[in-house]
Amino acid sequence: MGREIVIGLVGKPSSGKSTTLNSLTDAHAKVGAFPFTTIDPNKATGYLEIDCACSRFGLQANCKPNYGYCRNGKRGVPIMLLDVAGLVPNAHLGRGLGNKFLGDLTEADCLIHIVDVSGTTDAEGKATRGYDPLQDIEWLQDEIFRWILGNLTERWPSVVRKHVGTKSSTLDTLCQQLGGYSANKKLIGQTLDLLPGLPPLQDWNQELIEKVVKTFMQVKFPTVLSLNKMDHPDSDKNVSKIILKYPKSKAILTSSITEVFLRKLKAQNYIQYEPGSEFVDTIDDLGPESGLKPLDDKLRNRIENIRDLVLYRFGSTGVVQLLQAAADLLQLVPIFPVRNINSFTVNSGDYVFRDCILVKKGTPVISVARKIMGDVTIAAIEGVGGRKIGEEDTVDVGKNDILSFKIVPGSHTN
Ligand SMILES: Nc1nc2c(ncn2[C@@H]2O[C@H](COP(=O)(O)OP(=O)(O)OP(=O)(O)O)[C@@H](O)[C@H]2O)c(=O)[nH]1
Ligand SMILES: [Mg+2]
Repeated sequence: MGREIVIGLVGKPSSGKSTTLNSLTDAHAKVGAFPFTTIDPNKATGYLEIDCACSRFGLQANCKPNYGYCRNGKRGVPIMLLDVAGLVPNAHLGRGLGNKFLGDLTEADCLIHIVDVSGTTDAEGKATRGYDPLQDIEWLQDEIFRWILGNLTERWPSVVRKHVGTKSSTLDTLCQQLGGYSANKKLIGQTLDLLPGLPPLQDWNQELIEKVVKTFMQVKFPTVLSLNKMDHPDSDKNVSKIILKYPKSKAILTSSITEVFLRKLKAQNYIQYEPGSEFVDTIDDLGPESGLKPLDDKLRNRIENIRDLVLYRFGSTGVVQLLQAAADLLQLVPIFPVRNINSFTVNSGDYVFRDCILVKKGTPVISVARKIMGDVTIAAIEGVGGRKIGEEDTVDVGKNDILSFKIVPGSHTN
């Protein structure tokens, strides 16, 4: 199997990164109202909700994924989330927990920037009132930029010498220099495609190097903003300011603490709640036959508050939508590999669509095959109805997304 997609959660200390991780996964990352609660990165599996292929064929009852879940055609596909330590201004110079944590980000395919929009924490995550979170969006992007730029310009003269001496292409030289950020040739190629008419690398001045790094950042770290702590009364005005200033950014309003709390109440059988939805039902709504536990006044009030301050106002806690926004940004397409293209099973009589992987839209089916099957010789690729699919044909949502790979027997090399 190829490398997994990883979504990195970034932000200043105390913005709610670990809380967001916990709200999306079964993790129990340590949460605290003081900076640098997290030091070592936490990794956990979240679930991206997609429409499962089973619902296209009315096979919901027979759908039982190997990983994740499928509830009535809504499938949760595992996706890796990474929660790193908080970044502070000048982290690239080693401030706060510094470079190590920038380094932890390298394996991320996209970032979710958790912004504390309540204004109750300053740039370093310390408790305050009335802080303007608009600043955080700027300096955080700038930190990542300065970090990559610093690493590159530090050795620029020797990079240029080698580039000229070995008569390398710009693409090859950049791959060598930027490959450490888990960026492959394709990603760096995309960066260069966005910058037509570049002069030879040895003639790049500082301004041009900065432009290349900025473009690389956009390709390597596309970012969704999570406007978190929206349950707080001061959040509204800050949210409006951010959306006005960054109309093109993908921004989702979230209250990750609310999602953690609702999932806990559900696990304790106090409420019925579908994660990501607007509705919370208690025994008061559904009656004793629901089997839910009775509420005391304190809990009843808290649930009422959550409904008023979060669910009814914003439609949900936002965290499920956050993952979907990240997947959209990455243009991820769910692919359902099956052994039998007619029954969609692995073995006869088995459950359908047991596997699902996420790949980028536009990936050729042969690359999908390699990702799943490894280094084997593919004899044929079939789609629904046994239709033959050309190796270079590409995938999209609902297009070439149910695939069966026929391999040449004995071609497994491992
Ligand atoms: N009101 C409110 N508070 C939240 C929300 N999410 C997190 N918090 C609180 O914010 C504080 C920091 O949360 P963490 O999840 O530990 O923050 P972090 O970004 O992981 O912090 P570091 O690990 O120190 O970088 C805790 O007191 C949380 O309870 C939210 O949605 N609303
Ligand atoms: Mg943390």
